[in-house]
Amino acid sequence: MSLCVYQPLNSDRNEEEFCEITLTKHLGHSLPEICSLSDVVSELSKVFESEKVNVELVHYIMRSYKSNPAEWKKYAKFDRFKYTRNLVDDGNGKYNLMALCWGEGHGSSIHDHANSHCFMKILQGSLEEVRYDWPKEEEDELKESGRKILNLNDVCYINDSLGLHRVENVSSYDTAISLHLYCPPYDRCSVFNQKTGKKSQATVTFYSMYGKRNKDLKDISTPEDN
Ligand code: CSS
Ligand code: FE2
Repeated sequence: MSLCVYQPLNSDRNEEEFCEITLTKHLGHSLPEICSLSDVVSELSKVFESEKVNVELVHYIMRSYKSNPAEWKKYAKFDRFKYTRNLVDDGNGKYNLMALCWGEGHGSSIHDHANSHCFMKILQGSLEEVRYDWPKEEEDELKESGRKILNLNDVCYINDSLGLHRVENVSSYDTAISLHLYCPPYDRCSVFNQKTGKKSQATVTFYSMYGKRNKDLKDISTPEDN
């Protein structure tokens, strides 16, 4: 499957409107109306029917959804110790859509995205995203390239060519929930030690699937987890 990006992804409202006009022209028809999480799921499945997937259109669908807790509460399952990954839709094997539930202070390791595209939208609370450059040499401390607080309904996008990141719920009193789309899906990625740049492999698993707790599978386990 090939993907195209013909506009820079940006969360500025004027830029978004500009992108929507350009996107409409490019597609030759109007953009879908996204009124619910079911609209997100059905419109995404249409986008991924095509061999060439438009990353801008996926971004548009993700950012157009206005978070409604009644629609995603069945996926909101928390663990005391780690953030959880809860499958919403397997995208016919082409992508995974999932809700990640972050307890107070929970964070990911620094990781890559296994050559996949990653879209992340805030459904509740806020998350901090810290980006890092890929280490140039082994044993190199990872260099931070930027950080950003993502608030309700914000969407961010990353792939390996843009670097690595760590995502964290920095709040000590509020939980956070985010909706992630990974295309193509993956179950292994690399995680990095910030001080040494040392890379190791991690397996990512689901805490629940389609709203049902996945008791047979181990929860997400990454060697560099906080
Ligand atoms: N990539 C992490 C979450 S931050 S995008 C994961 O899949 O668990
Ligand atoms: Fe990530």
